[in-house]
Amino acid sequence: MGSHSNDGLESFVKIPTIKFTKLFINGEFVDSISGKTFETIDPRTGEVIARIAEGDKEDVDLAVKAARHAFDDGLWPRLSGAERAKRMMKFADLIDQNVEELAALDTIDAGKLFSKGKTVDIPHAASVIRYYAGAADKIHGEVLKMSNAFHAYTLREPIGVVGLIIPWNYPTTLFFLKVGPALAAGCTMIVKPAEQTPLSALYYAHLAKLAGIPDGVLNIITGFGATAGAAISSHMDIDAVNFTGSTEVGRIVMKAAAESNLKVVSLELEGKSPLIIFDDADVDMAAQLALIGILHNKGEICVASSRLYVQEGIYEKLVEKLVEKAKAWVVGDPFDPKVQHGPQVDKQQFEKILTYIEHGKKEGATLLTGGKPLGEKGYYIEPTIFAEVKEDMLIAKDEIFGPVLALAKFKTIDEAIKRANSTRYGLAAGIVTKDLNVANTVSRSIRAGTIWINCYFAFDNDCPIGGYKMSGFGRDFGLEALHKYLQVKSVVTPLYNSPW
Ligand code: TXE
Repeated sequence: MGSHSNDGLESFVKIPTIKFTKLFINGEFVDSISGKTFETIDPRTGEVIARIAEGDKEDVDLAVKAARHAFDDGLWPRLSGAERAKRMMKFADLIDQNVEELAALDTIDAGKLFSKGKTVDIPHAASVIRYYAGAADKIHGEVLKMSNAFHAYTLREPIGVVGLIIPWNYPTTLFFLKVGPALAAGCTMIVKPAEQTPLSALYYAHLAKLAGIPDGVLNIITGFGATAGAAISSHMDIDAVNFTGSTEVGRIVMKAAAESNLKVVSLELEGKSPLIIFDDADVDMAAQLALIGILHNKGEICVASSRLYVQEGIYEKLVEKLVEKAKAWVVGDPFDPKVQHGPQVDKQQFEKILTYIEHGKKEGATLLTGGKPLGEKGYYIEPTIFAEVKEDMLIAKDEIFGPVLALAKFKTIDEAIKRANSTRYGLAAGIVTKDLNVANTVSRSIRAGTIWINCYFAFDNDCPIGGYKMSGFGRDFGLEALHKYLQVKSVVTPLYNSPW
């Protein structure tokens, strides 16, 4: 494991001045009604970056009023798809023009790698907007053949005012995976970024205004889940809520939606995804996939392959290679271009992960590497691998959301399928084999929203991602996601001389 030091790292990059700290309602940055603020913390050091306006129910009410007006009487849903697309394209260009600053904001707020932010996450956000902009003028219904007595067709209309509740692990990507299709559909919205990572969302509000997105279309309420988040999911005038976060809060959001106005809900929740490596796999390639599958974004990714099943014939060689790679993995300041893995997002997540590591030790799993925090300050944790993990252990059952891998050996294909499915979650799964029949059989048998064969984290704007079972429902990415922001209206007229 590479060493970690914070000394002199600011020299790698210019830390941005924080320009936006207020709520964004009806096209203006405003203080919260209560005047309250909260701290956002740099996980590299545990120090305060800035104080951010703390929105609550009254602020959500104002934002909903603005969004409602922008939807019911405003321009956005009434513009042609092509005109919406034009402004979205401009929004994407503005993101491209501010890549460094935006990447740095997510690095200081979420501990994400600056180099990845600059080259992958932020440019990808721009590409997500362009993808959905490309769809904005292709939203249409169908002509139906009802019977000879009627002419009937469907219209796809924007669903209305949407509430978008976002977590901290991908502050930029998840923002645009929701805002992109919502804008294309012609919806207006209230976004609540996670309290840990409000900085980039506020910056995006500023860019949206510059791009010509009308006032009231995109509103941002920074604040906490139990107050601002709850006010969104229980609001009587929000038509749909789209949530990414923990399964526990997903349940609360759904309940609040049911108990208020039965708003449409979509949930992208936790996962405990299996990666299955068969005997015929290439050892080096499979070990690399297993490593990236758990360590990418420091394990803070819902589709992480946090359970690894390795067939007995390749087990020894694979595990040796994997541990060797994990030990060489460089953990440290995310601004350092040599670093592969920064700090966990906050103290709470840091402590949660360390508690699970202690459970793993107590439950009798074998610790092969890692298992400890790193450094004097900040929330760094060593890449950690447990072997001989059984399905009834907590480290095999719960989403840890950190760099902790649960590894086990299997004999047969049937055993692999059974063990892979022995989870309450179903976000993703990976299969490594050269045998097409095995790959096809296993991919059909696993109950998960995405199956990656001989690859992992192979995302594409066109390829939907989402959950089976308690990982939620509804899809992000692709045209599937656009449909979450649309509803279908059937229009029926009698034909001339029909009995009607
Ligand atoms: O999530 P929360 P937390 C998982 C992961 C992590 C665990 C806890 O296992 O360790 O959840 O993280 C808002 N009504 N994931 O506590 O609380 C909150 O303000 C409405 C997986 O941070 O679910 C934030 O904006 N909203 C996940 C968002 O919900 C509420 C990503 C997520 O926070 C609310 C993040 C309420 N009552 C965590 N309470 C993934 N699927 O990628 C909180 N929120």
